[in-house]
Amino acid sequence: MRHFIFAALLVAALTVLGILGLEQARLLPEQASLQAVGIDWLFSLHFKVIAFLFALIVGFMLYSIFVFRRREGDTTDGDHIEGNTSLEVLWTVVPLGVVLYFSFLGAQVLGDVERIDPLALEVDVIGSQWAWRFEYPDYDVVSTTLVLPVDQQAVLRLSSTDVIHSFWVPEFRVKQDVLPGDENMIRDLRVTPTEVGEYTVRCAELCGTQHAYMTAPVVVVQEDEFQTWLEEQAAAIPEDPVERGRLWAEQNACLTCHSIDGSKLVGPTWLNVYGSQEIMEDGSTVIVDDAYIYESIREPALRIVEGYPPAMVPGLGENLSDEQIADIIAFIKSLKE
Ligand code: HEC
Ligand SMILES: [Cu+2]
Repeated sequence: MRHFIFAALLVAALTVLGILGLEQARLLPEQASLQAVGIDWLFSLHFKVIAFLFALIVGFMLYSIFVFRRREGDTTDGDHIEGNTSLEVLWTVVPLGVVLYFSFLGAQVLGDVERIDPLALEVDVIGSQWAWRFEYPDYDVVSTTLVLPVDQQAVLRLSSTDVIHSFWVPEFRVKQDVLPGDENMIRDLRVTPTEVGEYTVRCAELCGTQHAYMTAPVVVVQEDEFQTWLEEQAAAIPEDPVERGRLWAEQNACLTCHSIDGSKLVGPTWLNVYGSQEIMEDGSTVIVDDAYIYESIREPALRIVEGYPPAMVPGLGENLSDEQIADIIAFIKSLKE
């Protein structure tokens, strides 16, 4: 009994140390959404259980190693123990109860996290190799920065033009895979930002060579600033076709694969490409003109430039109107030195 009390004290001390250690370690970043509150609460509860289990196992083990070690000259065998039914029942039933209780708590928090606000701000989030685009269908605004008003639920409708990506802003805690395909593959993610500030959305699903750079800024602002931003965006479409083309190229992730400074990325650079002669995979040659660029966007699989993978996915151009493609052509034309 004396041993038991000492070991129990050791376990209690280790538990407290473990909990303090885990809390001090600040494993989670800033908490910046309503959904994060329940998730963090569940997390800290898990920390406590984890600290206790660790202490229970390691505490008893350390106590036994030091207190019951073999004395010098002692060559006798240890006691032969057949088993202990009440102990076995206890260590089966108690963990089972704990796990069931945690699944109940988990379901409750999940219910909170997915709670629907009918007035939620709708944003279509489109992931492409390797950039994000954010469309605000109620306001006709398209942006490469996700701007959200504080203390208002946003419903993010996630879709992909190519492979599976994953939308993740660590400060919001919630994360959701972004799937290619038709409307049935669109996934909703609800976030209610609670802290004005700047964050980063990162892709959390390995999606190709530039996966690590697939980030976009997230800005949470006051409601009135959000309205001002929307108005500015609507007015921000440039008059000049070249500048418009640059904007469409940025918004549609073209510039993650096509450089405008001559460097070779995943695709051919756009610098000096207009009017140049290129060799295709099948050995034929092509003069890069309006029709060829148009075709490269609408039917990317038709002709592949030699030395490059047939990487451009058909979905990328589907979002572009003929007018927008004309602007992109004007932009490519302007890239001469
Ligand atoms: C994931 C990478 C990737 C993205 C994103 C991408 N492209 Fe491409 N693109 C390529 C590759 C690789 C090639 C060369 C292979 C081929 O001809 O299909 C190419 C070829 C082209 C060509 C022909 C270039 C030449 O030198 O002959 C054009 C024009 C083009 N892309 C336009 C676009 C436009 C417009 C966008 C944005 C809507 C875009 N691309 C987005 C990878 C990409
Ligand atoms: Cu990705």
